Amino acid sequence: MSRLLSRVGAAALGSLMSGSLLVSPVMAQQTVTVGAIEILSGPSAAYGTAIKGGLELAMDEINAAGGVLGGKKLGLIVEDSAGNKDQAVNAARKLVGRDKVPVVIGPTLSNEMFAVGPVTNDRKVVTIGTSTTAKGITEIGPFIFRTALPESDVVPVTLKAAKDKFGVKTIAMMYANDDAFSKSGFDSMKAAAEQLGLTIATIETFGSKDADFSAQLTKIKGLNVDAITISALVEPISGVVLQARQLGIPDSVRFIGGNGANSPKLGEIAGTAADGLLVGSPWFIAKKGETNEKFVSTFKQRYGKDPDQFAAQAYDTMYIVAKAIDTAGAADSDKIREALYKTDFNGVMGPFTFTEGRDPASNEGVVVLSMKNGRFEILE
Ligand code: 1QQ
Repeated sequence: MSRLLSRVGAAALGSLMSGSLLVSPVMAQQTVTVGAIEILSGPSAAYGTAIKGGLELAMDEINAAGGVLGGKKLGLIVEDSAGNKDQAVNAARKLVGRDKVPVVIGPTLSNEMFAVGPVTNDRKVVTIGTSTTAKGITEIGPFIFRTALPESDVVPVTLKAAKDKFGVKTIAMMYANDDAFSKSGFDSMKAAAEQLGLTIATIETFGSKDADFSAQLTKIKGLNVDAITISALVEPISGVVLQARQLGIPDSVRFIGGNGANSPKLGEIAGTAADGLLVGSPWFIAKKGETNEKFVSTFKQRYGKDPDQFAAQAYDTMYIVAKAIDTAGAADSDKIREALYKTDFNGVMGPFTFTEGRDPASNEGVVVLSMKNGRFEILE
C-alpha cells in the first residue's frame, strides 16, 4: 500500500514538474507547509517566541491575500529546539523526513545552525536563518541562506558610534565561551576595536549558564575602562549587567552588546541597570514607512506587545520564502534556491537581496540603539 502510494506520489510529482494536469491525492493537497525550528522554551525563549510571532503574522497575511501557487495555503510547523542543538537536529530530521517540508526556517541560534545546517544541506533542503549572525553560517553549504545580518556587519557600526559619540577609548571585553554566536561576535568586536584603535584593557570569558560574574567584573572595575563590550545571549548579559551595577561599576561605563542584546527581554530582566547599553540593529520599531507602521500595529494588536528585531526579520523572511515557493513550486530545492537568489524584496527591514554567498547584501539600514529606562531608543 505504502509502496503504491509512493509510486502515485512520484507520478504526480513528475507530472507537476512537467506541468501536465493530473488529478491525484498529491495534487489535491491544498497547503504548502514549511518548517521552522525555534527556541520556544527555556532561557532564550524570548528570541524564538518573537520569531514565531513574526512568521505566523506574515503567513496569515499571505494566506488572506490568496496564498501561494494559485490559491494554495501556506502552512507552518514550528518545532521547539529549547536552544539545544541536539533537539534542533531532531526537529530538523522530523521536518525533513516526516513532514517533507520544502524549506526550513531557523534554527534560532548559530550554535544550533552549525549542527542543523550540515544535516539539511546534505538532504538538499533550503534552510534560512533569520537570526543566525555568526561567521561561517552560509558557508555550511549551498542550501543554507540567512536574512540576519552577520555580527561582522553590525558590530563595527556600534563600536564606531561608541567611539565617536561617547569618546570611548579603553574597553574591557566579555563573552560567553560556550556558544558559537557569542564567540564569533566577540571576534568581530575585537577586530572592530582594533580597527578603531581602541585599547583593550582585558578580555574576560564566562559560561552561558553562569550566574556569578563577580571575579571578572571586580577585575574590570579596577581597570577604569570607558565601556564594556559583551557578546552573549540575553539571559547571561542581563546577569552581567545587573551584577556590574551591584558591584559599583558606574552607569557612565556603558555596555556595548551584539545581536544577543537586541531583545526587549534585556530591559525586562535588567531594568535600568542596562541603561546606556548600545546595540546595532538592522531594524527599529519607529522606522518610518507604511510597511513597518502597519507591521508594528498589527503585531501589537495580535500579540498585545511590541514586535522586536527578531519578529521583524522573521516577518520579512516568511514573505521572501513565500515568494520563492510561488515562483519555484515546492518540489524542487534547486529551483527554490534559484528563486531565492532572485529575491528583490522591500519589507519592514527595507530593501533586501541576497549575495552570491547567500547572506544579506546590504547593512545600510543598521542603526544604533541605546537603552533608556529599560527600553531601546534610537541614537540620534
Ligand atoms: C546567533 C544570534 C543569537 C543572538 C540569536 C538569538 O545572533 O545565535 O547567531
